[in-house]
Amino acid sequence: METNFTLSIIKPNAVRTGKTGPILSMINEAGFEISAMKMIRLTRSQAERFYAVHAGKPFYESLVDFMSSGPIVVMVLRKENAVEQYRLLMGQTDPQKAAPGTIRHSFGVSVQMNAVHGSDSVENAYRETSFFFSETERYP
Ligand code: IDP
Ligand code: MG
Repeated sequence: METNFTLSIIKPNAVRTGKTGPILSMINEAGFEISAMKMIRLTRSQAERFYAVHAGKPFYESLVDFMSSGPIVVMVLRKENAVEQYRLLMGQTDPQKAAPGTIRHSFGVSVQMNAVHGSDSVENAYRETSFFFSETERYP
């Protein structure tokens, strides 16, 4: 199954260090349409819920602290086969393993501070876009 949308997040470290513009440029140049976007700051409890699938893993508490540490930019991106296409543009979770030309290779500074999030499945694209955007915000 595939879908034409996915959820993207520019993580706090990348926003804080001025990488929002360069990351948006890479997204545009790769042919994604930004169909919804906002800057917000997650509470700790919201970050816990967003990453609930990772609860109990060794990096979970630190990830939740990090993701609630400052503003993030959340977006709905549209493109054919968006989930898979955006995972390719992001690159691997560890920026040191991400291929040149990917967002994480360009702007990730550690496994945790890897600049961006992208939905990993069609099911999660639905769940994650609904978490951040109301129906009227998602379909401008
Ligand atoms: P993904 O973002 O590439 O889908 P996941 O395994 O879903 O990777 O992990 C979610 C996020 O948790 C990662 O993007 C990264 O920020 C963080 N993370 C994952 N594994 C580790 C780790 O081993 N150490 C520190 N942070 C991690
Ligand atoms: Mg993931």
